Amino acid sequence: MKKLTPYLFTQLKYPYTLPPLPYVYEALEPHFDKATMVVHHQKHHQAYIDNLNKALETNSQYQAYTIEELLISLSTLPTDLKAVVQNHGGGHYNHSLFWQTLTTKFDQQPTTVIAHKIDEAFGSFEKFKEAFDKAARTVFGSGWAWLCLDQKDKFVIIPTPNQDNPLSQGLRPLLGLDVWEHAYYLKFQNRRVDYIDAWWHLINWQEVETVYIKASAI
Ligand code: MN3
Repeated sequence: MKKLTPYLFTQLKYPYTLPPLPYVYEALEPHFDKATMVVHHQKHHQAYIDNLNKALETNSQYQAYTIEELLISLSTLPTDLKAVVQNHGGGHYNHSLFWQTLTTKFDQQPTTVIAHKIDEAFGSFEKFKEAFDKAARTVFGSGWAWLCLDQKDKFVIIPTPNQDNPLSQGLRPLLGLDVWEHAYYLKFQNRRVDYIDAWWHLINWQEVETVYIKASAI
């Protein structure tokens, strides 16, 4: 397996801080509600950051690693730190990418570059959407659905449990959907499918292309 090198959050290092959202909390209404956005960003995301920082306080030799380096090297970390990086380091990275790939300009279409890669891998946008929806719907309990770049630079869809990040399995995440109940319960209660439908209106395909260009350059 090709060892990945950092390409995205190269500026994120200990001590980690909560990145501000690129829009106001109510900007994604009516698809994502303000109350969920506030608690999701200020409480959930912040908690992952706090727990990651706490573990790195006592593992100072890893403080110089970026969040990507920690996740890429997950299997080589000391056991106690490994569990924290997997859950809370993953939580920090995953949410950072999640916020960044949402837009207040609703109902964007994939850019030409991304549409081409989607067609190459899945046949059509409709088939891609169907496969992604299925991955997101069928995560059991808490987790994520991802569009990633695989080792052969092809697009793939994978689910991950909890806050596991695709970097730790040699895949480069381009777009992720948080399907933890904390992401949707206030507005949608148990209706994960309705939340997934809402998310499709919010995807920032221009940003996905930016991430893809960085990911494909390593
Ligand atoms: Mn979340």
